[in-house]
Amino acid sequence: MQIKRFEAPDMQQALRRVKEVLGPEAIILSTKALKKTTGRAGAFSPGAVEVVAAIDHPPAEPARMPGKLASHWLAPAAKKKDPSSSHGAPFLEQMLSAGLASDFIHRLGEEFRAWLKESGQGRSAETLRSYLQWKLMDAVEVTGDEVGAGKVWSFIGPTGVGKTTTLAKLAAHFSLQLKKKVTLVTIDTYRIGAIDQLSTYSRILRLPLEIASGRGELDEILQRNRHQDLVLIDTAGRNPYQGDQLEELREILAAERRMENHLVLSATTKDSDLAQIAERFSRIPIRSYIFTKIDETEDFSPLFNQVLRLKRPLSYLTNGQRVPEDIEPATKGRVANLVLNRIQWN
Ligand SMILES: Nc1nc2c(ncn2[C@@H]2O[C@H](COP(=O)(O)OP(=O)(O)O)[C@@H](O)[C@H]2O)c(=O)[nH]1
Ligand SMILES: [Mg+2]
Repeated sequence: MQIKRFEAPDMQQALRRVKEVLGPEAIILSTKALKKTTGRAGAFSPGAVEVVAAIDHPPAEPARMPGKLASHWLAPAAKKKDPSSSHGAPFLEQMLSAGLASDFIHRLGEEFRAWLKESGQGRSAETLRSYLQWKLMDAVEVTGDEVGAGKVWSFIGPTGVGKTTTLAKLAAHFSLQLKKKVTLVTIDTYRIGAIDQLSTYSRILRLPLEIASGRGELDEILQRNRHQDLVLIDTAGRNPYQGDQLEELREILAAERRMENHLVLSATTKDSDLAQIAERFSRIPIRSYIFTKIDETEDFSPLFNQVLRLKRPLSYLTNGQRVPEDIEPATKGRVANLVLNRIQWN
């Protein structure tokens, strides 16, 4: 669909222009009377009109755009930089340049078109923004920040994404602020430094730390801690490209039927890598995504695309190195805004 905005001194002239430019099949999306300046400061010529019109297929050759988005989503204004049409369809083009998955944009475009027709809404940056916000919120699932009793959470993911730091933030949040009974467990016995890091947090937070070097030990620890509100399990970062490492992790975590595995990913990881990593980790049942380091990027399209690609709810977002401050429960509105803030609204 092409959408174009026309201004003319009266409706007749405006409709003539619509027909000239978009052809006889153009659909009128909205009409509005304008007060237009004539050039002299403060002087208006009442009676000018604005018409927003659209056509399903471009009258001229509907060339296939290189890249992900078919050309019919781009307004002539966007393609030709026609200065008379500043409100072409920058919306979809901007979403594409913001890196959102093309199939999502296509679907959205279809729905948006239908919605414009049905609702009789005029196109304004405001309408578009609200519509997009609504759709982005709709596309994301979140878990909420409730913790009942007897929860067992593990933190899995590649190395260095912030698993241990996130675990410490949550341990502090639940034990200090919500007065829950929390135990820390690590099955990251590969590096002595990893145990040191968690034992420092356990000392500061005055929480018990247990170390399990295999499935049997983990079983026994979980059994012993079954009356705790929350058991948080740190795991060694796994190279997602080493299947045997992941298989070993899957087996250990499968020992406990209450286990909720949280896949920790960095918001700074590029889209194609996120896809690969999540795909490989998904041999382990994933309860939620936690995205870390949202303070280190302004581009949240990889995060959003990942949540669409492999649909799991988001539980937390982390936004800095400080423990315990830099963490927030994920909300639909927050995620939508992270994506929207990247889009330039004229
Ligand atoms: N900027 C930023 N750094 C973070 C965040 N979360 C963790 N880090 C840092 O990332 C590095 C790796 O964290 P760590 O918890 O050891 O990662 P792990 O290997 O996945 O356990 C550390 O320097 C953390 O301070 C975050 O949300 N923002
Ligand atoms: Mg760690």
